[in-house]
Amino acid sequence: MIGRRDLFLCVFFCIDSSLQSIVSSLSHQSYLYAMYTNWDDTIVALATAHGVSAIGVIRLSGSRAIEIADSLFPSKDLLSQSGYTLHVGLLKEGDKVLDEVVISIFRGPKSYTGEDTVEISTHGSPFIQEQVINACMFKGARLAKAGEFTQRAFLKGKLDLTQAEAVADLIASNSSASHQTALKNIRGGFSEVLKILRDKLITFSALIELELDFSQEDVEFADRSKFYELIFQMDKTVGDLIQSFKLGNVIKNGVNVAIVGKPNAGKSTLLNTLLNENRAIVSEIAGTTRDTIEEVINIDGILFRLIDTAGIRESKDVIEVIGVEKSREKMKGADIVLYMFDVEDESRGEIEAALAQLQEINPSFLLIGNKADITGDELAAKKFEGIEALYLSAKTHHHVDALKERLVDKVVQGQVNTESTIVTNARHYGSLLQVQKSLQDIRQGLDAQISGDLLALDIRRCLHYLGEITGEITNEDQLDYIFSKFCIGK
Ligand SMILES: Nc1nc2c(ncn2[C@@H]2O[C@H](COP(=O)(O)OP(=O)(O)OP(=O)(O)O)[C@@H](O)[C@H]2O)c(=O)[nH]1
Ligand SMILES: [Mg+2]
Repeated sequence: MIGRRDLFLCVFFCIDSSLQSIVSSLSHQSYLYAMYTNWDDTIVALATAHGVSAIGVIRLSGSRAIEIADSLFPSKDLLSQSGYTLHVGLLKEGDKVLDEVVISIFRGPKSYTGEDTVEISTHGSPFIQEQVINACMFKGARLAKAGEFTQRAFLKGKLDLTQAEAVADLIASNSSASHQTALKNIRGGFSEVLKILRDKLITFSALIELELDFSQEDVEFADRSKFYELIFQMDKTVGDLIQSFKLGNVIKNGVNVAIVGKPNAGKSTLLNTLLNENRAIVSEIAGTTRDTIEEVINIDGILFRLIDTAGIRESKDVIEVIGVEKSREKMKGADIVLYMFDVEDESRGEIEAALAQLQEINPSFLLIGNKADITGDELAAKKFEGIEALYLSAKTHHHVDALKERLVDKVVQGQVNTESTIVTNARHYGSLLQVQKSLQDIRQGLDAQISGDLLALDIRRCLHYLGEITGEITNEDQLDYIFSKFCIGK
């Protein structure tokens, strides 16, 4: 038997060592850095886009970056210059002048990669840039792989993995919403939340593992009711993040909007009106559109991929039949279906039948009563009383702004503000689903009062998947894959 005081002291020391062993077993970023980077390995790449431009920036990173730049820049001793300084002069390879350049020096660790970094701003000729890169390589630099600068920043601990991935998203962002989300993630918005929860779970994990050391004493260091609370809180947060993925995906990749309806309803006219150009052929002949037409528009910072489809009807024309089949497919796969009908031509019965079908095929739809310029809004609304539709005129643009608002509302439903945390990455989504599953297992284990060693296993699994998101847990293949999706020079 051990006394209470001894037990207390033991616990005090053991908590600390348990915590350390858990943290070190879960984190191997520095080990990866050592394995990945050879300290003498200096990388070079063009950081700006290929092609003719006003200027181009060539980036060097690694322990020899400044030395290599210095060997090509005879007018000044760059080795003795401090970080965050700019130097103008001729870049020369032997006697041959390559270009007149501006050199920026960043000394590690206060640089993007955490290593010594030099950026050479040259004139924007692909020929000059190639020559400068070759000269750097001749002096000992190696061509960087895609994403290698950011990979180094990650391995040096300047960014966590979600932040690094957000860099790629930021470069690829093409709407203000995706731009805002990527920027927020670079600042650590999404991983911050998870890190706090992960830390709390690590503490519990340490306490539970400690109980195993004192299994003969029948003591409980981890307060089970507080643990329940934490698991509940984590489950809620993870659930919200999983939910946000659909929205995040939409922000990143755009919302697919299929415009469907019977021939002549005015679908192509609506597409043209929304695009503000005559993209699709419009005619009074039913069956004008045979194939689907896709165009992208940006409304309030959200990308919508509009898909104009062939009017749906029975037809003997082989090509039209294929077109109609395609329309049905697009209707199924769309994020939003705009079902258009002609308020003058179509009857209430027809629309009710269409509604019933829509509910089955894709319940995310908006009914659009078109050609309200002929009947007037009121008459149209009266004819289809009880059916929720938006009446507009694709031709005269009447109420088209209201449609745009409805589209944005449907996506956002009041929840996209850039302050909320949104998951946009399929890899994070996959890991979050695993976290959710392991949280369920932990909860079931607690309910069933399973032994501490089994509980500890579930907790470790949960910590593993959480760490996978922020990059505390990664394997080399995974890292290579993630960074290979970057462009070279980033
Ligand atoms: N008065 C009026 N006519 C419209 C309106 N929208 C479309 N039209 C006319 O309706 C006819 C059919 O328009 P389209 O846009 O080609 O119709 P669609 O639904 O694409 O037809 P299909 O491609 O055959 O399926 C054309 O003559 C248009 O000018 C509208 O809001 N008001
Ligand atoms: Mg058409």
